[in-house]
Amino acid sequence: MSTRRVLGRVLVHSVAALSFGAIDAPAQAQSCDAGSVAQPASFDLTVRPALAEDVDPADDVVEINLTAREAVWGFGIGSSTAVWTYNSVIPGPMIEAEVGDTLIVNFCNDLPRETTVHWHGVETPANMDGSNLAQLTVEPGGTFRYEFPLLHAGTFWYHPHVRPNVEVERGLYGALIVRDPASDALHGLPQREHVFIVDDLLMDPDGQIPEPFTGTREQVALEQLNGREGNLQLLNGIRRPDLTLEQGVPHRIRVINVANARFMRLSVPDHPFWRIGGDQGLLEEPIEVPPAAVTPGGGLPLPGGRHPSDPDPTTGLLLTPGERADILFFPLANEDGAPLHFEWHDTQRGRHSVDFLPDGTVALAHNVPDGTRASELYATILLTGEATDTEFEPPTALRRIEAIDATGAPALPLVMGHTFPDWQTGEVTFFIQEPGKPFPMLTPEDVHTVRAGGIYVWEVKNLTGGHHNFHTHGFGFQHIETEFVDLDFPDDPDRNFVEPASHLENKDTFLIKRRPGTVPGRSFSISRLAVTFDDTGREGQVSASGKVPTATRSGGWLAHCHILEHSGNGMMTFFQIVDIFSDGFESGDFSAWALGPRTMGGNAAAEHTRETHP
Ligand SMILES: [Cu+2]
Repeated sequence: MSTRRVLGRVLVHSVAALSFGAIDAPAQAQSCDAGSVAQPASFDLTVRPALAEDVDPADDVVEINLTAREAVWGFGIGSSTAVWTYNSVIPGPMIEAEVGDTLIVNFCNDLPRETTVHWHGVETPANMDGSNLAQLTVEPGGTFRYEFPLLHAGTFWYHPHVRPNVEVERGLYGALIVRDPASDALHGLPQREHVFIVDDLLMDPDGQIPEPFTGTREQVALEQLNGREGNLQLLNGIRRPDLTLEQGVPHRIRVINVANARFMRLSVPDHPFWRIGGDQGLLEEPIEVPPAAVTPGGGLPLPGGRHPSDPDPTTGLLLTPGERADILFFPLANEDGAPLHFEWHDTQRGRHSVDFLPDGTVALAHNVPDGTRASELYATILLTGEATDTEFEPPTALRRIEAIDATGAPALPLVMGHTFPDWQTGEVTFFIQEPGKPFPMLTPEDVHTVRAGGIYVWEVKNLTGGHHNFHTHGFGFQHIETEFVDLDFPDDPDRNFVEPASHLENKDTFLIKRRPGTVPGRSFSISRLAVTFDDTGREGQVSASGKVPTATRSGGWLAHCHILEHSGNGMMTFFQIVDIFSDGFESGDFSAWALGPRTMGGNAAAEHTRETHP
C-alpha cells in the first residue's frame, strides 16, 4: 500500500476537534476538519492527485475544507520527510469545478507559521487573492474563508504567498481545474484527462528538506541567483511513478510546474505533444510541440539510457515556474514494446557561477555548462490496449481569443535586475520595479496605478544575463513582442531584433528572456505584454482597498518573478487599481495611505511613454 493511501485512510478516520480564533474572516462557524480525501478507483490510483470533497450539495457551489498542516511524506520511495501539506497529502487535494461555479474554501492554518492561500491565475476579487497585500496572514490556529466566482476555465493552482520559497518547497501546492464542458465537447476534446503536477524537491542525505540559503556564501549566492533546483523528480508528489495509459487513443494532460526555480522542458521521445491551452484556457488552435532533441549526433548515452539535452528550446514543452500547459498526447508503443519515458530536458537559461575573490569583490559569470545536463526521468508510461495504425488528428480549431488592441496604450515599465552577492554573506538583492528598490522598500508612490477597464502594456526590461519569468495577480495578459537590444553592437542583427509573439494566448506567467549581450547595462531585453484590467464579473471589487495591511502599503495586486528565490529576495512589486465608474466616481477607500501624484487625475500611467531604443 502506498504512503498516499495510508495517509488518506488515516485522514478519513481523524476528525480534528480544534477550535480556532477567526481573523479577518466572516463571523461564521468553521471547523478544521479537513474532510475526507476521495481516491478515484481508476488505473492511476497511486498517481492521481487526491480529490477535494465538495461539501456543498448545490450544483453551482464547490465548497471544500482545506487545512494546512505538518505531515510526514514518503514520496513513493519510503522516505520519512517532514513536509507541510494541505489536508495531509502532496499535492494538496485537487479542486475541480466548472466555469460559473462559486468556489468556497474554508481554510484552517494548523502550521506552526503564518500562511495564506493564493489562487494562481484565477481572477478573484481583490480581497480573495491571498497575497499578503490583499489580506492579513492567517496565523497558526487561524482560519480564513475564501469565496469567489470562477469566471474563466483554465488550469490553475493554489499555494501560499508567505515565504513561498519555503512553503511551496515543503509541499504546499495543489491544482484547481476549472472546466468548460460545453466548450470541451464542442471541440471534441478527449474525455481521458490527467493532471501532472511536476516538481523538483531538494532533499538532503537525511531525507529532509534543507532550510533555504544555508551553507557557504557560495551556496547562498548560487541558491539566490539560480533559484533552488532539487534532486528529487516528483510527479504528483511521487518520485518517478509508473503511469498506465491506454495506447492509440488521445489523452488530455494538464501540466503544472510548481517547482521553485526549475524550468521544466518536458518530452516523451518520439512522441509530439499538441498544446491546446495553458495558463488561461484554450488556445485558438493546437500547436504541435516536437519531442526534445538530444545533442546532435545523439551524444554519449548516459546511465539509464539518458542523453545530454540539446539546449535548443524550440523542441520539448517548456514551462517556467508557475506556468501550465494543456496538451494532447497520443501514446503508441515503440517497436521494442518498451515503456515510454516522460522526461525533463535542460535548457539554457543563464545560470550563474560565482567567485568570491580575495580582494573583497565578487565575480559573476555565466560559464556553467548551462543547458547541457543529462535528461531526467519524471515518469515511466506503461501502455495498455492494442497498437494502432491510426494517425492522430488533433482538432483544427479551438476557440476565438480576442486580441487586446494596445495601440497607443500607456506603458507600465518595469526593470528586472539584482545586486552582486554580498562578499561576506553571499546575499543577493533583486528588484523589478526600479533599480535599487527591492519589494520591501516600495511604497504606493513607487508603483503603477491603473484604471479598471483600461488597456496598458507591461514593458518588462531584463537587465540580467539569466531568464526570469513574470507573473501578475488578478489580471492576465497577452505577449506582443520581445525586443533585444545591445548598445555596444547596434549593427549586429543577432543582438538587436524584435521577436514577435509566436501565437495569441491569454497568459498570467510568462518567460522573460535574458539580455542578448554580455555587459550589464549595455544590453537588455524588453518583453511587451498587453493587458486589459478587465473587472467584468468583479465590478467594484478590483480596487484593492478592502485590506490595508500596513500603513505604507495600499493593498494591491502583486507582479513578480516566479522563481521563488527571486521574488522572495525582492523581485516583486505591486500595482493598484483605481476603479472609476461611468459617472467619474472613484470607488475604494484609499485614505489609509497617501495619494502620490501619479494617482491624481485619472489615467495615472499616461505619463509613461514607450521607450525607444537606437
Ligand atoms: Cu527571476
